[in-house]
Amino acid sequence: MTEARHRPRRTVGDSLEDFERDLISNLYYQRGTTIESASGPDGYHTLAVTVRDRLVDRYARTAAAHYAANPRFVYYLSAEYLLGRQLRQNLLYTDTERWVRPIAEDLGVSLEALEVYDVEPGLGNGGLGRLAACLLDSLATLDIPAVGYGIRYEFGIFKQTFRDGRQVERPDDWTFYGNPWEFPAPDDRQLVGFYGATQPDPRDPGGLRRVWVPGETVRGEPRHMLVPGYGTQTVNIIRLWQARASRESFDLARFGVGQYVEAVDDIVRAENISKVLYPDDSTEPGRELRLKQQYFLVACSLRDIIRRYRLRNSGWEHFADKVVIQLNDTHPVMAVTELMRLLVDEHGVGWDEAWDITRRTFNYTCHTLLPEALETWPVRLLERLLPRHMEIIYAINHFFLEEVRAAYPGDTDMPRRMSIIQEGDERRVRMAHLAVIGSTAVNGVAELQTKLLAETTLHDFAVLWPERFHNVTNGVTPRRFLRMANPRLSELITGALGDEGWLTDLERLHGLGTHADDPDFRAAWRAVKRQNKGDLAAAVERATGVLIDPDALADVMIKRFHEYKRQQLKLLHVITMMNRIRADPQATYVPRTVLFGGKAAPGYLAMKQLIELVNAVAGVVNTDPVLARHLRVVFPPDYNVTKAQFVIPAADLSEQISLAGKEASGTGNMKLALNGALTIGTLDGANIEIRDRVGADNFFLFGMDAQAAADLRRSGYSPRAYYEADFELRLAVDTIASGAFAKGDRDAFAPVVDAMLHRDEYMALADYRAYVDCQDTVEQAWLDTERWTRMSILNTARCGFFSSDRTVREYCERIWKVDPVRVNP
Ligand code: GFP
Repeated sequence: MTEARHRPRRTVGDSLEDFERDLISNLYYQRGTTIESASGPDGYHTLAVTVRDRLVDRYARTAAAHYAANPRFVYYLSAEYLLGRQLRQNLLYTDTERWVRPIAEDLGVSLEALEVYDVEPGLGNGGLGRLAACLLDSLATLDIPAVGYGIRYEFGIFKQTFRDGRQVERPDDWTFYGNPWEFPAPDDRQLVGFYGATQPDPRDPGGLRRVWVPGETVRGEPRHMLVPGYGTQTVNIIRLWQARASRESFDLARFGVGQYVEAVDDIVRAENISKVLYPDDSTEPGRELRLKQQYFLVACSLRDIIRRYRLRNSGWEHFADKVVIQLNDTHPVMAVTELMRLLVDEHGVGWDEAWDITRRTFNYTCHTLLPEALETWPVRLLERLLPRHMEIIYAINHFFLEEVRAAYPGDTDMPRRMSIIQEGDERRVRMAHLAVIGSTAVNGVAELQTKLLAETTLHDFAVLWPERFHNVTNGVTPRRFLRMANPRLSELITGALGDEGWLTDLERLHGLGTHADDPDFRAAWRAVKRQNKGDLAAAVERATGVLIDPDALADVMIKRFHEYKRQQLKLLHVITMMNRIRADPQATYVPRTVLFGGKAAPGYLAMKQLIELVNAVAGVVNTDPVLARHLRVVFPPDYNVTKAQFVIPAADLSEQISLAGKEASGTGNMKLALNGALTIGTLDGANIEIRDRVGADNFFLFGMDAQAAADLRRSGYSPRAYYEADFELRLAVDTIASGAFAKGDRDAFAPVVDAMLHRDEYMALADYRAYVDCQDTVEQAWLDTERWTRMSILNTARCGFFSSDRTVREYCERIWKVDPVRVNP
């Protein structure tokens, strides 16, 4: 590769005229159409490509700067990315919106109309996937050389619709209109093996080096999307792999004799690997497909990382100095064994040296406290699908357990507890153990979770290797979740602070603190919130047909449906409000809109039933003239990043009510507080750190802390006792049981009632009274408008810490040890 090849030339101009010329040219030459006959998708594509080309220009300069500097790169491996819509982001990051508006107006189209075709890539499930996207945004913004690797699922997370209130999942064909933001890179395809058998390697008789002869081979084809930094020239990439059949897979002979379906069997099987996000793992084939996906991701990505390393370096001794790989949860942890296999088997590096390189290369982020969320794979399945990797796992485990026995002589329980292999009827591989053993650093995502990880889930490891454990509290990008989602508030903030510097230095929001005491500023703050609520009301009406009052308290619970997050507790509160109004319809009440948003995993029946109940409660409340005067319950379907950007700026109250000790961090809590919503929450995850910063006076705290919850469980928790002791709670549960939300059918929601009274795994009933009382305190505060506004401003002012820029800086300094590389304009 010559130097000249790495001297990029500018290809796009940076004036309004250039932009307009490029638009027309792209419409003609990319879409092959004219202004007169262009359709909506034509318009969107043309605009997207024109904006994208400005980023390509920066990307070329970034690549050149990286090539010259040969820096240490961060490689982020994640099964999920929830990137959100791209068009607005890239208009903002290229500062071209100011041109697009007048041009579009001239042509008689609106940006909003074109945006309909900007379908968000739903390549993730929840917090972990959105965190990955926020970190990539901050990495680029901080000029850190980085690449994100993931899977280009053909169908992203399902589209949620409601039929008779029930969640119905539909495929998300997110590339239906094409994806103008990605570039295929077929030359960088990789071959990935599965199944087969291993043999001794004649080059290493009796040694640890072996040969794997796979029984099936699949092609991984990458496409990359550009990840621009804000206020800088850096554009990094995210590389997503798509599974393709290897070339020989089409069976021409079979096709020739009319066996059309059989002829494409292998093609279908190969392409299934990147078909959907998290295939249902309740069946054996489903589990196998998930594991195949995981290996596919790491096998393609590691080969690509090695290819990139070798473009700039030779030998292996510098590998771990130039490459740092972050494992986002356990899904990509097979990378540890794959790198060992590549080094030992394919490149002839000795085992000890390979292990040293591997361990220095990897770090692992753990996003959970739920033991059931830590993946394990049956040994039997691994032996069949990845026979060589299973051998490598045994070898890693063997050397590791020697170390454990040396550290704890005579202790026979310790090796059993710490082993990568979990013994039992079905022997399983504990991916989290493999991750910790194969990494330099292990981190939790909020202080409490990191502490609890070290005390419980990963306790033995934290004792053996305390230096490996770190906390890096999550953060969110203020660009997407404040500037883009809430332009009105952003303008007000910029006006108050003097400039937009806060967008890349979020602690500067502290400067708003003094304005909290200025009545004019408070009025302006309220006006923004009121306008945002007006927009939300219109959107909710379009989506659900329900009218909501923009002046009512907007109480939002937006997150995946999971028992530990306790949507059931929120619902009990809603039913309690309902019962109070019914008991005394003449009293005055604080008008409230309760908005739910979130999906339940397709196989999670308990949560699907809760969704149905939420919709049923909404149906009753919204159509009862007495209730609807004070209360509305809305549940717009298909909550995603796009919808989050709409709801968050309009929220007054943020529900963060998980059972303490269960939510690792949360990031919705940060986004909402940053937009001036007040939190009602437990001492869980990052709520604790939010409360520490915004001040106890500006946070509605209730319920048990993690210690109290653990104590209660240990002492024998009986939900029924709480039910019997509390009149309002009993009434709320009985209202469900009476069939009031199912036209009198007492059986319809019996399983929900049964779960509450007899199991209540996450102790919602134990926290009910504290929660409902705390909601009364919320209403008192709401009635004092000036005080509420002050609290709201202080929440925003004091949440600067929760920028993902801070998160990334901490990773860079403490874990990745990487430096920025500046890209010249
Ligand atoms: C997980 C945890 C959250 C945490 C995110 C990001 O979210 O508490 O905030 O990861 O670290 F549960 P999910 O992917 O499970 O939604």
